[in-house]
Amino acid sequence: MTSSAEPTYTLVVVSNRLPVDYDEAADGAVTWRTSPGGLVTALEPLMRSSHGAWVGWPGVADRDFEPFENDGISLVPVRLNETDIEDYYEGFSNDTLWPLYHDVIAPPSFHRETWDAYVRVNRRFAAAAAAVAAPGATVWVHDYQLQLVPRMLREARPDLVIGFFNHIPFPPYGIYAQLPWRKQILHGLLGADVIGFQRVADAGNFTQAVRRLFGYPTRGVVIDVPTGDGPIGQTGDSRRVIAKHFPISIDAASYEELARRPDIQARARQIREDLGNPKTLMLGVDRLDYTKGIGHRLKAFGELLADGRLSVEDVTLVQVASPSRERVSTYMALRDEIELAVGRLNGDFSTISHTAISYHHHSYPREEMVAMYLAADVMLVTALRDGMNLVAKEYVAVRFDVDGVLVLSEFAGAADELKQAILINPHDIDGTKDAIVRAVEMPKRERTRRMRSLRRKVAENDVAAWSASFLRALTGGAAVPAGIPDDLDLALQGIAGAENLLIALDFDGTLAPHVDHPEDARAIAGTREAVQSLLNLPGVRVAFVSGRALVSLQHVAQPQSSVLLTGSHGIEVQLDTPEIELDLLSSELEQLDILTRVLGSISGSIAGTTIERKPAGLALHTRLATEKDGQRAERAARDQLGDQLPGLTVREGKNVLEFSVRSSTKGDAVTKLREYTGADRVFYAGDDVTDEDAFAVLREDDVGLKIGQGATLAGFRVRSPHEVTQVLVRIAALRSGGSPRF
Ligand code: GDG
Repeated sequence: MTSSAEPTYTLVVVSNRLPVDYDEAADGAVTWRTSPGGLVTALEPLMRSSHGAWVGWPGVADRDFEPFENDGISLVPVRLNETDIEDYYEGFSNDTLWPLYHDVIAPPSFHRETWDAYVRVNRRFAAAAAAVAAPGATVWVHDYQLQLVPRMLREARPDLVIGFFNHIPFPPYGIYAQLPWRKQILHGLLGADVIGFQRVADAGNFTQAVRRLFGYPTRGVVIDVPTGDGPIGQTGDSRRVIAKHFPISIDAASYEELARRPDIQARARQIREDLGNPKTLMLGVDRLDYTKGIGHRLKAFGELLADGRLSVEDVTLVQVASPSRERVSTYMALRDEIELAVGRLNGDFSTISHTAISYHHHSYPREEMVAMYLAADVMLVTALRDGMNLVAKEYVAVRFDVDGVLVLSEFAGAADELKQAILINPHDIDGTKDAIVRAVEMPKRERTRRMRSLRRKVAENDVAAWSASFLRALTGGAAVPAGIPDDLDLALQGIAGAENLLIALDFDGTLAPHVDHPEDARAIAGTREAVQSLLNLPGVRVAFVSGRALVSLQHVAQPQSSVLLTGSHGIEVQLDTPEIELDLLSSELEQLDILTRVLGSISGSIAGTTIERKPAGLALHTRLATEKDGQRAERAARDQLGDQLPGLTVREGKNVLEFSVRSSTKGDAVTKLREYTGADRVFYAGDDVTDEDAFAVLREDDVGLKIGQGATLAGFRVRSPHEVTQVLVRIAALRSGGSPRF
């Protein structure tokens, strides 16, 4: 029962399972033990400091539990009965979605009854979360079992900020399209503000499915989801949803800490000894799941023994296959298949003193896992499809001795980051065999070089960094401190060395403080000099990227002649020539006339509202109107134009509503500028929601800087235009070899 919990939590995490295990003594006394996992470790400090609650199933069927506290975290149990577990969890989640999302490695089943259970249980989770979330709270929903929860929550509680993270892959459209409920699931997910995936490709597959099934406009990671009543997409209003990759990780430091413990190192030595001190110990650790490619691994190993390329005298494979989903029939069949293969191989190749495969169908304490990682010379991760694969990252985190070789399937999400592993296609048995031999024979120097680079990757992006970057995208920062933060300074050092560097800057709110009358805006003192110092450097181009009409931008910014300019969100461009490029079709000119008439009459009748002409549209400013009048004017404009010009692009800014007959964004502007300048790295700074389009097209090596508070895709944030000027000076200094710091 959740009814007694108060709606007071400002951060609510929702996942199928609560992060606790249940135990009941003979006398009926109930105890809860925290089940250790990366997600809990990552979110624990945050949950404590931000008054958080965790909503989920406690792992026992048919039992009601009151919300309770465990280890300082408030837990809100959701009841599941036996039928729910069979139909929602084992059925729709694990027998339909799991195989479908893992590229149909096993055939998915499609049953209407299990779908009904999925909807019913998702509704229960959504209701439980809605009941405990404070007004305006952030709710973070996890994984494929709960894809309908974001939409259900938004409908019940439009005040909430909702995030969703998918821990498993999202399949290509050709596969996803098989799902009879494909539209309902997408619609469910699009209830979130930010949808996180493991890999770039997963986010791309999702966005493509949205385009194919709903036709919503998408730009990079941004999807414009129509809002309003009735059938989707009737009113012209839209909500911005971000679908982006946020690769999950582990608590790397805690793994290394365990690995450094003398008792665990002693245990690692003991494991090797017990196995007869083989020259090479190979290890596989997986849930017993058909996605993990355990069969392919055994086949490759068996053939290597049969070919005589490896011998049981020298090499032992330890395979941990943790019990998983044991009531689902595909998993029962898999267990038989794997155990048959292990039995055959051991029968064929083991000797009295040497076992080919040491196979364990158990779960072990984490300490034992770490000892195994330490003991293993070669780690085999041969997944046929895997969202991320944390085992690969754990192995790397444990190897503080900078030794050991990771053989990693390119079909695991981890392969995107862990490029210094030996990457394999597990379907290619010959290739996998060669990779295993290469790993066994790899010289120490190469092992160290590769492991060092792998360790850097895992340390840089640990699970705390992962959750922080997701929540940053979801909620924006709290109060932003003054000055240049250290991580930003580090990133500036990175881009300063680019061959061709593009510095692209929004103007209002970024170089100039916001003012009541747009024509009065001026860059703060020192900006011009800072820009000049960049212009003096070879290989650096500076561009202003503004929503203003270009003539207005020229007027207020008074830019040096070599500054590249784009105005009207990329519609107007001026690149090293006096001409402003722009072309509008005659139909667009006609639309512009209607737009001018409608907004003219609104601003003429509502005090404090003004109109600004733009080359391809008009902006309605409400900064000087009362809040009520401002809202009235914006509503009237949306309603009247929605009727008369349904195809218009509407863009909302701070106290301004912009209508354009041509759709273009600051993201288009940045892309155009990147092409024109041939820049290999881009720095972009901006403060407004329209700058998010520019952040969305930045690449991994670029730097996005958000000014002020609010949700953002930018990786960094500073307080005000003062810091922006400091940042520009700093980039110029770094590039010319000096290093003044503020
Ligand atoms: C899903 C996605 C994604 C395993 N056996 C034992 C044990 N484990 C631990 C491992 C690791 C975890 O379980 C397994 O995580 P994986 O990432 O390898 O795989 P999934 O369970 O399939 O997880 C996956 C993940 O979600 C996170 O987003 O990476 O792609 O499929 O931490 O160490 N731990 C202990 N004893 C065992 O016997 N203590």
